[in-house]
Formats: sequence, C-alpha cells, structure tokens
Amino acid sequence: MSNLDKYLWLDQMPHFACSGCGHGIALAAMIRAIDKLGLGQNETVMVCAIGCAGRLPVYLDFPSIRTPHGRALTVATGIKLANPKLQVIVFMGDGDAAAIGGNHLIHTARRNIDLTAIVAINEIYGMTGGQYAPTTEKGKFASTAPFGMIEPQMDICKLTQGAGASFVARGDVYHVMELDNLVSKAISHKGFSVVEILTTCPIQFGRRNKDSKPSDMIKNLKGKTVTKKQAEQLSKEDLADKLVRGILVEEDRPEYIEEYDRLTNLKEEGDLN
Ligand SMILES: Cc1ncc(C[n+]2csc(CCOP(=O)(O)OP(=O)(O)O)c2C)c(N)n1
Ligand SMILES: [Mg+2]
Repeated sequence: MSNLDKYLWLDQMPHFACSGCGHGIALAAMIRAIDKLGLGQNETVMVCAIGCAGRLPVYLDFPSIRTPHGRALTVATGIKLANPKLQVIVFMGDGDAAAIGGNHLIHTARRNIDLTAIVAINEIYGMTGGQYAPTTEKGKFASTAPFGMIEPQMDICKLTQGAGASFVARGDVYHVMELDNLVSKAISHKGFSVVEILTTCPIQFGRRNKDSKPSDMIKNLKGKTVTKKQAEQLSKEDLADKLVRGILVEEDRPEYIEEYDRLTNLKEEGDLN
C-alpha cells in the first residue's frame, strides 16, 4: 500500500477524535480512494461543515473549506459550478446531512450535480452532547431521548434515491475493503453520488445505549448489514432489522453542469432568446 502520509497534516496530530471513534476509518477509506484514483491533491476540494465528522477533514492536506451547519453541499455546489474541473468531495455527519442540511441534500440529489457526499452515520449528534439525529434507530437512547427514540429512523439511501441521486451506496466501518471500493466508485461516478457509511460513536451513543466496548460496536456492524445477494435469500421478516450494503443505485442521468453548459452554449449561439 502506498504511503498516505502526504494527505495528512502530521504536525496537527494527535487528532481530537475519541478513542474508538469510527469516523477515522471512514476518512481513511476516502483518502485511500483518492490515492487509488490518483486525484491531484490540488484539484480535489474537501468541503465539510460542523460536528466531529466536519472537524476531521481539517487534518487533511487538500484545498478545503468548512461551512455553516448543513450548508456543505450548498458551498460545494458553488465551487463545482465555478470550476467544474475540480473534484469536490463533501464529508458530513448524519445530523448535519439529514437534519439541518436535509433540504440541501434533497435538492443536490435532485439536480444530480457531479459531487460526492460521504455521510458518516453514528446515529447521534456526537460533538454536541449526544442529541438524537433523524438517523437514530427507534428505541435507542440519546440525551434528548432519555426514554428512547420514538421517531422512525430516516434512511438516507432511500431519501437520496427518491430525490434523484444517480449513485447511492451504503458501507460500514467493519467491511473496510468494500468501503474503499464503494467510495472510489462514488468519486468516479458522473453525477451526484452519496455514500452512507455506518460508523460508531462509543462515547455519546455507545455509553447511553449500554453498548459493548468500542471494538465490539464495530464488530456489531457485521451483523447489522447484509450484501444485496444475501438480502435476496432472506425473508421479509429476517430482512426487517438489516440494512443492505453495497451499490444500491448506479444510473447514467443528465448531470447538472452539462445541462447548464448546453443551455449557455445555446445562448451564445443565439438559439435561445
Ligand atoms: C446553526 C448551528 N446550529 C447548531 C450548531 C451546533 N452543532 C455543532 S455540531 C452539531 C451536531 C453534529 O452532529 P453530526 O452532524 O451527526 O456530526 P457528529 O458530531 O456526530 O460527527 C451541532 C448541532 C452549529 N454549529 N450551528
Ligand atoms: Mg452524527
């Protein structure tokens, strides 16, 4: 494996993540995918917002920007439109992407603009004290759900598929080799690509939910997900508490910037009034 140190600000170490946090595994998968694809470090822009997930890309040596809560995709859209040659990757937490940023997620998917969104699902607002997120499983405990979450869990893969994302995948921080592949396929895809990464927060989620030790939380992801092939063999009842991982949507659909360019070229040629 190649040396990935060149992608890190080593002088900023040690990083701030808690012991056992799964976010680093998700981030590492992203760096390995970038390395595998040979993307130029100056042509790859990293966009993130807030939370632990939004804070971690600060350790990466790419042109990058941190945006207000929920607005990473909005800023990423502006960057991509200003310079379509840039590869723009957005790394977000689940609270950030699905709650305050939910509207932006829907419309970025609908436009099918050529960005990659990586969403780290730890089922909680990790940084701010363990409030529940739209992705918190029903019945689980959070600082704002001391008697258990009563709302149904949001499925970001289904949401973005319904909104029009042309590439949707789910991976987890247990199946790391698969994850590298999913992220690199997402980045290579032309159009809006989303990778939901199931990760772990032993401190804000695990302790409240009496989960086992951090390493077991990661191992538990193994039983929580099934491949598409395995899903086909399962009954509806057995599938009910499982999440399907792998590439869930991969379509060739008109991409926003190409449509925009077509329109502006028509205008220049005088075919539009
Ligand atoms: C407008 C605004 N509201 C609230 C906050 C406080 N805030 C910071 S991080 C965060 C939660 C982030 O949760 P998530 O996106 O799931 O990231 P995690 O920490 O779990 O990785 C919130 C609500 C903020 N920074 N800005
Ligand atoms: Mg979170």
